Amino acid sequence: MSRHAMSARNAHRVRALAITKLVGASIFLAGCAKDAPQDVFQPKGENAADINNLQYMVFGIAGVVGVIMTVLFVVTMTKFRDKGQPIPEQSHGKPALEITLTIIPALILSVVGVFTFRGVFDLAETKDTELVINVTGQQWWWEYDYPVQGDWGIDKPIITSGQLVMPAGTKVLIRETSRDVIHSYWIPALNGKRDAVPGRIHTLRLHADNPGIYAGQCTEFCGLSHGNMRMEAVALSKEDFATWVTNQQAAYKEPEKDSLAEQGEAVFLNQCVRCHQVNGLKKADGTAAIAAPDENVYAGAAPNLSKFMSRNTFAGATWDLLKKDCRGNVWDAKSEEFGAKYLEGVSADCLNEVDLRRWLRNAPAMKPMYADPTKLEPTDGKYRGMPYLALSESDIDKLVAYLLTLK
Ligand code: HEC
Ligand SMILES: [Cu+2]
Repeated sequence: MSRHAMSARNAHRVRALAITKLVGASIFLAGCAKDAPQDVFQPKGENAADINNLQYMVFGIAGVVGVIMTVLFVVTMTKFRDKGQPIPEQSHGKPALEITLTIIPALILSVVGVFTFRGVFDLAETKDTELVINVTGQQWWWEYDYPVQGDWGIDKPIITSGQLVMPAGTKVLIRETSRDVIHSYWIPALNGKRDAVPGRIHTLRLHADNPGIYAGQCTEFCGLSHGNMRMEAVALSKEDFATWVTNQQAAYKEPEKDSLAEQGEAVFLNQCVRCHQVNGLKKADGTAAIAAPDENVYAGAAPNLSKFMSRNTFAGATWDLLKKDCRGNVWDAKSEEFGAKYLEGVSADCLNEVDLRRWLRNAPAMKPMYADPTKLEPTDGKYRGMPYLALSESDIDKLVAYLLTLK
């Protein structure tokens, strides 16, 4: 072999080794992430804990088997490697060994199977549910509606989006469906995933031990903005949850006379109400303003904005409604202070105006809605998500002032 060919081969080896090391180290280090709210190894409620216990057991057994097999493999490779010795005697079949090697895995799998089945049945339990919330997926956000449940003070349905607000220490049953394609609901800290399928209702139990915000993400590829379809579960103490319920049902507060917000209400009636409902909002002639998203939006729905500023994210929980500092105050609040911080909602000095204005200026530029972004009009006459509305900057000022009153 020429010296040239040899050094080329060496260089190749060195590079292959370096890449292997780099990939190995990245995988290893990725496992150490501290600030990882979607880590499946950090359960924050009993359902997720069930899954975590099961995976620890399975990984434990698989780990022991893996180590034994690797050792045997390495020993065999070194001890019996070709050193020019004669070929050993060739034999066929060793019933005792084969039967043993069949029985051992069968036993291991039965043990794992028993625990898995028990886990599956435990997780599917719905009889002792304490609160029901309906969850509907659509491209690309989640809607929550709370059916009337007197025990929780819910006397009329509450409709929200993005953040699922629930009481901590409570067995919550979510009933999932979809208005367009298949989506999948997953808050890793609270339970496994469950698909949201059009025309079907799937149930999933959520339980959070303590108040806090638990992040999640749609986990079934559902089109262009699948990556922008996030969600958060917000667990509040039972008292705080009751306060939240009362506020969600509170009557519409008309903006102050002759304020910028009042002008914003007029713009809203003009431009937004064909898709977005604001409960209690009246048209100029005094009749109720009723949204008709089914005529305008492909999925037949748009987020209910009645108490928009009571949530702190928007557009599929992908953007913050709170400025960075204010959001930190909520996320990092101690368990006892968390509820009060969350219930404050969004005030003018904490509003992330930059992103909200960007959204109103041109939503599809922020969150891709069509395969061809130059086409602002959908081909089927109905929009996916929120369209570009060509609003003037002064209308946007008015709308922001108005949205701030929806709390
Ligand atoms: C053609 C229907 C349509 C019109 C008109 C429309 N929107 Fe939207 N809007 C939507 C849809 C659909 C979404 C959800 C998009 C998403 O999250 O991907 C949305 C999302 C939003 C959100 C985020 C809500 C949340 O909870 O995440 C805000 C705020 C909003 N729109 C404000 C407005 C305002 C203000 C107007 C009037 C200037 C308006 N929209 C006009 C359909 C519409
Ligand atoms: Cu989705």
